[in-house]
Amino acid sequence: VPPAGTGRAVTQPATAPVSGDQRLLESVLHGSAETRRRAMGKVITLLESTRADHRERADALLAALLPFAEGSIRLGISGVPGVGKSTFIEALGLMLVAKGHRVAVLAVDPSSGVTGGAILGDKTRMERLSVHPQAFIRPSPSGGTLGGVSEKTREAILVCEAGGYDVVLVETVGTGQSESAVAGMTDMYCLLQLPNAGDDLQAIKRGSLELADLVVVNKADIDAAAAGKAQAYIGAALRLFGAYDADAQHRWRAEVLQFSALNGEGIESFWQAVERFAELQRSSGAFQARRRSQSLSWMWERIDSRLRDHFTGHPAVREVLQQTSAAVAAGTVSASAAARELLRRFASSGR
Ligand SMILES: Nc1nc2c(ncn2[C@@H]2O[C@H](COP(=O)(O)OP(=O)(O)OP(=O)(O)O)[C@@H](O)[C@H]2O)c(=O)[nH]1
Ligand SMILES: [Mg+2]
Repeated sequence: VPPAGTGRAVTQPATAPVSGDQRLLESVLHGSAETRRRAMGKVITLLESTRADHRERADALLAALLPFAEGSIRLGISGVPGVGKSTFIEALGLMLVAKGHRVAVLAVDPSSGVTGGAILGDKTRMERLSVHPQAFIRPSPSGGTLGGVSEKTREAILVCEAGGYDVVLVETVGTGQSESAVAGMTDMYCLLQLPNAGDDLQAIKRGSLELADLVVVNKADIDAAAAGKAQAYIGAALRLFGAYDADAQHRWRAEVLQFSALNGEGIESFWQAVERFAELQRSSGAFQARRRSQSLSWMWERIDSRLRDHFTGHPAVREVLQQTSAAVAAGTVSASAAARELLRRFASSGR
């Protein structure tokens, strides 16, 4: 969310929401729990739609909701299948609603289109949270590329925040690309690990560890000794990354916690860490800076993607694209010469 007053005029579309959508807007902002959740669901369905008229309505709704999407914390929750993400989110979510928070759970799962099931499609481990009036759970949009799925999720975050959901949890499976997508749309990125890291160094992918603001060694109840070993090992690895950071003093340094999602052990220290993180980041300005740079890279990501679609769909480009690609792959034409020629075709020929 950009800070109030900046750039809002730019994002304002020519049309205000149509009258039926005004009611939808009212319900998201001021509806009772049930009405609000239903309205949020409808807005998110509109923005997930591929129909142009839906997209237009969704843009108008988003622009109207944006000023109200403030004061939240966005947490990314990631980890390999079976690590306990759903169990963790259920436990954390229930604790937070009991404290009076409103909790939204969204997912980024680019594989859901292929396998037919979204991460949150299986709600069995969030049984109690999913029916709680202060919770809103939305499965990953099905189908599409990772870019498409994460665009929808980013927009859904704004809808949840406008609906007054002050804690937004974004879940993803531990595959490199979706992990960085989620780290790129959240304020704090939490990585769940199994307590076997001490024995099996392969279990920790360096890439995902570097993204993490907080590492949670889950299932500590199974083997306390292993969990302790994992905590020490991961802690050492994190300090090693941090050692290269010149101004680390004033910054948050990633921490490792032991946890048991099954019996809720460690949940208070987890939330305390989140609060310490948010306080430190807000007072240093890092919180706002991260959101600003996320918004800007989001904008450029969308521009790049649309330009690329436009480019590959251009008749003069399409005419030679396949053959040029083959020539580059075969090494008979240099990549840069091919790019220049394709761009020349794109720029010079009429639409
Ligand atoms: N002993 C123990 N079991 C746990 C813990 N957390 C989760 N489990 C169990 O681990 C299994 C997988 O948990 P899930 O919460 O479904 O894991 P997930 O990461 O959401 O899995 P995917 O959705 O498949 O990616 C379930 O049988 C849970 O009951 C824990 O802290 N301790
Ligand atoms: Mg799950």
